[in-house]
Amino acid sequence: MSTTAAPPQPTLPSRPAVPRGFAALIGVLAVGAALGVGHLVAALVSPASSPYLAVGDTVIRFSPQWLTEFAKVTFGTADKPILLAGMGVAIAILGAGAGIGSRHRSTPGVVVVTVLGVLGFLAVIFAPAFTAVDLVAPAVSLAAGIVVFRQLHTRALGIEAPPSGGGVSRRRVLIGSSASVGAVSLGAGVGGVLLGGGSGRSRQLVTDRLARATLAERAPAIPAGAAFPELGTPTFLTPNAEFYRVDVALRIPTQAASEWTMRVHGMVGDELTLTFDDLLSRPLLERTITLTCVSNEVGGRYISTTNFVGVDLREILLEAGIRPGADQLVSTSLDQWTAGTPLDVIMEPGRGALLAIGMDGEALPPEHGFPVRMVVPGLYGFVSATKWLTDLDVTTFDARQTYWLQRGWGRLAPIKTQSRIDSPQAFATVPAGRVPVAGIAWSQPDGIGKVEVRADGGAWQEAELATEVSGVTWRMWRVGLDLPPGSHTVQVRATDRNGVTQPEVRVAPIPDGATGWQSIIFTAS
Ligand SMILES: Nc1nc2c(c(=O)[nH]1)N[C@H]1C(S)=C(S)[C@@H](COP(=O)(O)O)O[C@H]1N2
Ligand SMILES: [Mo]
Repeated sequence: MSTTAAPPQPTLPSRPAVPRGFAALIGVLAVGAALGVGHLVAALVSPASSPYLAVGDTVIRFSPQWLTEFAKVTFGTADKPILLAGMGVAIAILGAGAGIGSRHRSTPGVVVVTVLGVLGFLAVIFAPAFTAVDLVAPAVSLAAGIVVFRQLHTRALGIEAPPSGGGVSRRRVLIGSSASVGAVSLGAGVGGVLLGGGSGRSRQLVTDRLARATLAERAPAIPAGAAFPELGTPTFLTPNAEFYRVDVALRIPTQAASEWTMRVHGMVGDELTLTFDDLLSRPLLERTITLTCVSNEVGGRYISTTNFVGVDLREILLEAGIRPGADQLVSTSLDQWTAGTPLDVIMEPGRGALLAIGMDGEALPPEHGFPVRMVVPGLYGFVSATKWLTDLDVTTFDARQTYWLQRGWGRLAPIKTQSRIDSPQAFATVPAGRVPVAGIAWSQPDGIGKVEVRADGGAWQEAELATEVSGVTWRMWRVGLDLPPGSHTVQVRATDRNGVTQPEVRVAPIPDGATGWQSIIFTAS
């Protein structure tokens, strides 16, 4: 016998594998469960410890300056939601990849989920003001991710070529459990977000107390001629909901007013510790102040005006007693952001620096610094307007570098004289003839002397100024320009009360504020 029949090839029992779509879904659900559950547990235990937000905060803290600037300029106030959404998408993609990499064995997926979980842990541990309870949320988050991944993986392994032919019903079970996991994770995440804004009751109490309080000083009523909203300028006072917001906080620090204390220390004669009731027992002052951000571009929107209510910051520092040599007040927020303010500006008798507790007739809104913030008229917010204030250190510029200084921004940051055209809007079409042009100008603390406007490089025409409220607030202006049909370029420039005109040369906001004349193009027809 020279030939033998080839022995039948043994058919290898095919290794069970999770179908590709399910594999990806399982990965996404596992990371989703980790994020949602982690966020909810954090809201219940210690809001600072949400792994998702802690990672986002870390990204912000370590972003290079050009990137944060790009984000602010490109996305404005939407920069934080966009960062969070971007992180969500990236994590979902990682989850899907981890799932697909685990079609046979769950190990690769478990490894990816664990690595993500460890990142969450590290972000929480190295966040400012870390305490041991902060470990609970990332721990539960990591456990949720692993358990969900392994459970769903085991179920999904069984659905292809099942020995008993029960594929369809197993598939149903898997879809059912996936849907429940998805719903629970989403619910947990949303619950965490809702619970996160936890200062509601305390704010209401403060608003009530402010309503009953007798103010030692009331801001003068705003005269009718102080703004031209009918021509397109903002209203003189900005409603809280429209007040611009700039900060680096992904999660708004929450603290009840009753828990608030602030230490005034450093180069002082007598250290002070103040409670919220201490503030309420001092003379309460109401002041109309225009706040603006150093990042405001020429023509930008980061400027608003409100009636702040608070106590005199200068008086508090006088009580503490500033020792010779001190030149900087470092203010720290609950989330460990810092600002450095020149002490000589705060101590100018007429300057009006406040520890503010109220704004626009109510307690400070959470996003504007509840329960207490600093406001110093005439200085950009990044060197003066610390929200969620918790500590004042009297020191020197040589001894301490604050948040934005460490990132290349300026040290002394007086607000620069600026002007903005609100109407017509750029690229609008308006009727030819006498075209009303209106806008705002500001030059704190001395105020605006004149505003001039010109069309198409022609002669400057002086605008009519609105009734002045004070030197530390914006000033509206209006003028009528005679314009024939066609495209026109209109420019504006302001001159301060001392006769100094804002420079024409354009400089970028960094390090200490933009300069340049705004110029807009529109069509008359
Ligand atoms: N805690 C904290 N306070 C902060 C900031 C911040 O990032 N964190 N940003 C400052 C900046 S740059 C500005 S312009 C003002 C803006 O205040 P607003 O958001 O109430 O308008 O807040 C200041 N206070
Ligand atoms: Mo700012």
